[in-house]
Amino acid sequence: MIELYYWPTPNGHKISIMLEECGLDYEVKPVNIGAGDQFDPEFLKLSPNNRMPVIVDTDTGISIFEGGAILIYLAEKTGMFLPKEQRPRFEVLQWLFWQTGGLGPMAGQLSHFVNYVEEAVPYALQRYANEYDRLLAVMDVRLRDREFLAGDYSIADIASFPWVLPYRRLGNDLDKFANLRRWFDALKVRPAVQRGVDLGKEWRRDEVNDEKARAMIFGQNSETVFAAAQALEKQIEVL
Ligand SMILES: N[C@@H](CCC(=O)N[C@@H](CS)C(=O)NCC(=O)O)C(=O)O
Repeated sequence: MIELYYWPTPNGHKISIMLEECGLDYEVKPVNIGAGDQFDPEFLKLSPNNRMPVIVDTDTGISIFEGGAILIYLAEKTGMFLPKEQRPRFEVLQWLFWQTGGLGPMAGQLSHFVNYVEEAVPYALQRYANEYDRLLAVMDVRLRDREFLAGDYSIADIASFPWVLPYRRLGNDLDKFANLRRWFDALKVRPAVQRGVDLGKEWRRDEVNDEKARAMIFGQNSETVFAAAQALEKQIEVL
């Protein structure tokens, strides 16, 4: 059984889609990031970066944070969506790392400047909108002569889809990306993708997006990390 520490965001969706695609049994442990659950000392033991998603595999006792590492783990556990042979395996891994190091962080920053800043910051908005647009074009060119990013449908596609999904909200229209559009349309009708994206969508109602929540999420720095580490140490001393 997989325990999934999760909130319905693009980074969470990577893993909910993968679990649905693999047909693995899983139990969801909601981490309401608007309410500050990511700072809970119990959660920090699993996720030192205080971010979800995280999984715990109760069959092996292994816990993993970082979406890319979780996807590789689940692919190896099930033998699905990541080839074993070296050449095709690295085709997939390079696109997976491209997503975790590029598309995800750039789209995440764009989302911040589109959805959360109080006063518009035109330079930052333009910078991340350009970068998101550029990365979508990289996918489009890659998909010119193939169905998926790397060989068969793989964890590279699963990781990338959730950050293409909010394209409209992020100010793009995919109009100039015919190949990407084809890929996107093919993935979005997969039943497992739909179930993964729908997982917990009703909880978004409970999400806190007031000034206090924004200060907590976007005011994080070294002090918040040290304070959380201290709270965890105290809890361990008490035990
Ligand atoms: N690189 C991480 C990113 C995870 C991440 O940024 N998660 C966000 C939600 S999308 C989070 O937990 N945010 C909590 C916070 O910022 O305090 C991954 O791919 O797993």
